[in-house]
Amino acid sequence: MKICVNCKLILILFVVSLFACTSSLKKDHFFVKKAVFEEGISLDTKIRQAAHVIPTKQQLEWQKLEMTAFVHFTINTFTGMEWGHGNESPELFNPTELDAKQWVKTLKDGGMKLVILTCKHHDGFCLWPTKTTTHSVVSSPWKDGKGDVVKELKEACEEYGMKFGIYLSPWDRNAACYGGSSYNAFFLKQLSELLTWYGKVDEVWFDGACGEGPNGKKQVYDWDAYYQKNHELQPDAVVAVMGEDVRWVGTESGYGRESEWSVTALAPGGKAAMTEINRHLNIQSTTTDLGSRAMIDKASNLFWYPAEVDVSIRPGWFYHESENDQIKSLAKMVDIYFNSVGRNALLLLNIPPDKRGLIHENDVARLQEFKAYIDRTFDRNILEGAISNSGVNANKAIDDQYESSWDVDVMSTSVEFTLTQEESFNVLMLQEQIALGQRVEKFRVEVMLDGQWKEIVSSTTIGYKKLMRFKKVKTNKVRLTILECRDGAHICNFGLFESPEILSDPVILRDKEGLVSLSTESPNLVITYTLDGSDPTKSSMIYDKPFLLPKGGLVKACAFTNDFKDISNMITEQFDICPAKWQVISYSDQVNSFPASNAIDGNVQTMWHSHWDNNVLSHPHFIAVDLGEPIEIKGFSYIPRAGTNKSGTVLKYSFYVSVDGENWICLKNKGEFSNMRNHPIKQFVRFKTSYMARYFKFESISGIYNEDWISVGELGLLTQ
Ligand code: FUL
Repeated sequence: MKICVNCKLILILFVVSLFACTSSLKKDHFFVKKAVFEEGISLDTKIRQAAHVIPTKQQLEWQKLEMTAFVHFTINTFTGMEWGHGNESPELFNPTELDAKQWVKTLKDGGMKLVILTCKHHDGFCLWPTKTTTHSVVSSPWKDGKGDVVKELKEACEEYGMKFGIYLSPWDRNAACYGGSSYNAFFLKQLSELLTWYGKVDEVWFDGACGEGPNGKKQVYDWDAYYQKNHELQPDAVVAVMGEDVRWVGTESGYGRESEWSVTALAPGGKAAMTEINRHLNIQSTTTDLGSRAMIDKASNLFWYPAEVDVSIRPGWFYHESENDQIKSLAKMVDIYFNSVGRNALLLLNIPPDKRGLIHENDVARLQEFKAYIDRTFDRNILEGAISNSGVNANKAIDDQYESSWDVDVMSTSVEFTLTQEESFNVLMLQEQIALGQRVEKFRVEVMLDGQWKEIVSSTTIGYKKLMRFKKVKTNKVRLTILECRDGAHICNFGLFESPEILSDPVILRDKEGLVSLSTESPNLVITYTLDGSDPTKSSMIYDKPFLLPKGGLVKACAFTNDFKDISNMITEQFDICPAKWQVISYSDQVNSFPASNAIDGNVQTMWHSHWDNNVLSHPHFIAVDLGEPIEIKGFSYIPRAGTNKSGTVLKYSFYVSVDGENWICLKNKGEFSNMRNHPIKQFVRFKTSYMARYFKFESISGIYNEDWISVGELGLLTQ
């Protein structure tokens, strides 16, 4: 498509500032990877310096990969575990059809540019014939002990032009020397083998997990030595997570922050000095704010430390046959893409091979579908080649010429693009020239509709890439405004696209106060719902904002594409009284991060958990709740903790009520939730008669795995 450009309004000042800025951009104004603030400098000076912290060449190249793959494969694949104990027999490792080429081809077709293999996970089993231990492929029946998974993968990577990375878990539950003085040398030897036997390595992934080894001891890792070995043997590789180049985003959910800074106050890696900086600032990878002005104000150092989003395509990191039907939906995968790659992070998507040693058909199909969707979405940039009214070119590459070229567009005001004809779009892409730092703090995009500028999106950071979705608009004029930035912004890419709609089922949630919200994994679908038990149709109530349902009721919802041609599954949720006035008055035990109050916060994602690693108390566990007023209780509901890990889930229980919170009447003595172990879903228990009471007490007698601890997603009452 040709784009006619309205060049009338060339902003002379803008161009002047462009040249003034580009010519003053000398390399010595920049801080590669780290800036140390002089004492006593003002916040303004700090912010100027923050704008000039830039990535190393390796970090920049890594960022441009956008999508990379994780391959979790080891003895766990055969035992069904996520964390092996370390005492599993190597005999168990016996893939029947292992084909690393099938992995790499599948991943490449899925858009992945690098693949990282769990060469050794926490159980200590080595996928290569290491000389450091016999707990490896050498002792397995696979290829009569002559196989080498690392080698096969590296060769496949070479054949398909795929970059290659290694995951080597410092935590080792098999090595007898773990927790002692010789473990670091043992680990370094393993690292050296992996970094010298297989040619070029592009990423090294050090997991932060540090648990007990076979003799019950924990290890103090020698991070200095690990990093040094890395620099010595593979200087071009980036070192991730517990490494100094790439930061763990802080969750395994697939989502980056809305404000995702690559310039962080968070100090990278595990060296003592870095740990001390983070301790002093009281921050870690999971902290929400790592790079705002307020954070920089407190900091004495800044680092280029970009985020990597690791997430599995399945519920677990390893293959489990039982999860063959739980592969993330297309809508979820696309949502993850927009919230990782589209939030200034790199996506590290785990696709675990099965017991055959192949990526399962269902994962292959989903990856293909995902890639096809991404390709279709970004197939045509409506702004391709467009020049703005101020002479700014909409699209330039992220600078490959790291050493020489600083030629970018500097924006300090609104930039307006006029198209030759009206176009429809629902996706925005923005990129900053991160070779010159990350600077944008706030921006807005507007379109001209009926002669008026109308905001379609606004947000905070951009960084390497920002992607945003919104309701489809049709216009011929678009305006980008950088509202706040650090020392001038360098935008190098501005794109608009039209993405196909993906239908996904509605999710019905209610908070503690009784406010019900409906959403879908893919945005901008039409959701209709009913409250009278009838099935929703396109003429039912259209959901536009949350509504109150404090006393409960039946909500039924469906999602439609905007043309109403396709309809999702119908989702139903039966609510009872909400816990707005409830308060925990006593409990048996709680871990501070999983308090008992989480059991009555209206949020199934949070849980109450008692201690499981130290100071463990055994059953019965209990929680007593004040309802704030007398309520006629007809029964109760129990929702196990969310997610695939169901540890602590209750099997047998007793339930009591009280009018004064002191004298308890037992309404159910030693009841059992049926089939809880195999099917841990929401349970309803109805009593024969109802009771007026102001307090209830739930008591656990045993758990589904015979563990001593308890976990509870949510407790509710049945009053209807
Ligand atoms: C975590 C590990 O404990 C998981 O098993 C998985 O490997 C994930 C990528 O990192 O820390």
